[in-house]
Amino acid sequence: MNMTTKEDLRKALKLYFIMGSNNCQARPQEVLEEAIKGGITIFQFREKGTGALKDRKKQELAEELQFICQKHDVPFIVDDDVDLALILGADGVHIGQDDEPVEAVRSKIGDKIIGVSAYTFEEAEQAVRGGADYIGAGPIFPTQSKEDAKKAQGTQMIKKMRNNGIQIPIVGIGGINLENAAGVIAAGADGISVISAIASAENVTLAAETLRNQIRYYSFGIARFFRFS
Ligand code: TZP
Ligand code: MG
Repeated sequence: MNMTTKEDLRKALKLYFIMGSNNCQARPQEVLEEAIKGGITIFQFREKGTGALKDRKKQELAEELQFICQKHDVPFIVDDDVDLALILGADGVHIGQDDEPVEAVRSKIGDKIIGVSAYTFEEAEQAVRGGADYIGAGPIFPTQSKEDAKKAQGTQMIKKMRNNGIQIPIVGIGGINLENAAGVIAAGADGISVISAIASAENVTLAAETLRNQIRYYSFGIARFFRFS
């Protein structure tokens, strides 16, 4: 993966696909290949919830998915498990509010990517102060994919973060699909992160491709709007 500047990361966060073995019907390896064909720009391995693999089995799947990402130059991020990210030499980790503080994670993984989930502006601000590289803001819309998800707050949570000065990349998360993705970008997000909109799609490649086009179209429109108004 070639991620030399902060702008490279911002671009890589446009279509963020998250998946673990219990998020898909087909083999996760196949689903990831299909999603990459459709144009996902970054991937997170999130092995959580009912029936999630553990220990050796979890690591083996992670290794296979990382290999696929490397083959296609797609950054590979590990959810929660900093030790696994270190063992694999992953491109980064994504942590939540209940995990170790960002500073502690930073001291372990050096200059790799750290993403932090935030529900409020205050949480986002604290993550920025701790040295986070990007914020995952959500849930934006109701989600079936996270067992302990908080109440969805809509796209206004992204606007609030931006209006209060959060400048690092933000990706929206939670219930994002083709119908509502544009609103997430319009609210100030750099990209969207999805599980089910891609992992549960009948045609994974087409789902990823359509989302990617949607984001490209709206990001372009917004860039023009700010340049000319
Ligand atoms: N964090 C907040 S919502 C969520 C996570 C991991 C799940 C997103 O999944 P989906 O299927 O895109 O709603
Ligand atoms: Mg977590």
